[in-house]
Amino acid sequence: MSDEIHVEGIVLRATAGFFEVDTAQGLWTCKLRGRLKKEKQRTDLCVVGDRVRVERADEGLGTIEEVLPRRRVLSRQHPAQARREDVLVANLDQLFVVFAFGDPPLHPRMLDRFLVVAEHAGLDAVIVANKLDRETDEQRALFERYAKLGYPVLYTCAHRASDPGDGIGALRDRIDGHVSAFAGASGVGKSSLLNAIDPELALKVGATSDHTTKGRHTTRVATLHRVGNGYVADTPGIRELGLWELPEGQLDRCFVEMRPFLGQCSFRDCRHRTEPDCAIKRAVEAGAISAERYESYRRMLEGDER
Ligand SMILES: Nc1nc2c(ncn2[C@@H]2O[C@H](COP(=O)(O)OP(=O)(O)OP(=O)(O)O)[C@@H](O)[C@H]2O)c(=O)[nH]1
Ligand SMILES: [Mg+2]
Ligand SMILES: [Zn+2]
Repeated sequence: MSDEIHVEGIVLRATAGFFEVDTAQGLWTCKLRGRLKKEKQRTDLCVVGDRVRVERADEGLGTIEEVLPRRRVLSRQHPAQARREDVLVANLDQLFVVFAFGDPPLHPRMLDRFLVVAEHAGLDAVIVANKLDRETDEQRALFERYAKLGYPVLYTCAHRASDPGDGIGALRDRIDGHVSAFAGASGVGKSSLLNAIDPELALKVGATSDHTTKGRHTTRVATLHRVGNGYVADTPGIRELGLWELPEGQLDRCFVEMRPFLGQCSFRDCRHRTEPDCAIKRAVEAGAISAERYESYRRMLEGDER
């Protein structure tokens, strides 16, 4: 073996200048080569999900020589700087949008926001309806509406894991071979679901009872977990996820059921609000697009956070 070993890997965790990298030779703790820090100023240097080229320094230790080009990113608006992007996870394929029966309350607006984020980022969205043990017909009907739009909906129960019908096996199958992220409000059971798939993860699970309506996040940093034959990011539930960069004119395309009607409005730049002869509004009136989903569209267009 030569004493200069280069290996490719994927960043599982980034904390205070140290990166945990999963390589073919095991888990390495790495630092960034100083040169890299100067090259990239604007966007985050190296984030969870990045594919990197590492040079081995010592047993289990290495230096990140190169961050390979990102295929895509899941980002949010930087908390302090208005025009800055805060990259959360790189190279994702899939976004699991997790909601729960019962508690915390199920907000269709929030569900629609997450779906728009996924569509805009080019991620496959999978809806997870967790806490199946608290199922109500009314909430089931809501999830079914999304299934009709073509989104896969997985019904799961993290508490009944190993029961047939708990949906955990189906979730695991979806995770295999992908890099996925979990989005969803605090308390819906994201960490519980990952623990149900792989108990060795032993993720911290919080109680929802003392959460405020905005939710406190038990999971604070984005971390990529090896789950089965895939990777899963356990990210905090974020309201403003990725939408800040979405130009007004691209919002309609992020609503899958609007796509067949696009290009049929009188005005080429129709925003489907008050414009005359609008194909989208006609489709809403005809019931081809639900009034609820149209309302979500309208609110997002106006930048309404709720
Ligand atoms: N009844 C029921 N409760 C569940 C289920 N899954 C999770 N919970 C409970 O919901 C609460 C929140 O679960 P977590 O896994 O911590 O939720 P989370 O989405 O990771 O929350 P954050 O990390 O704060 O974003 C805990 O009290 C879990 O025990 C389920 O299938 N049924
Ligand atoms: Mg969690
Ligand atoms: Zn229109």
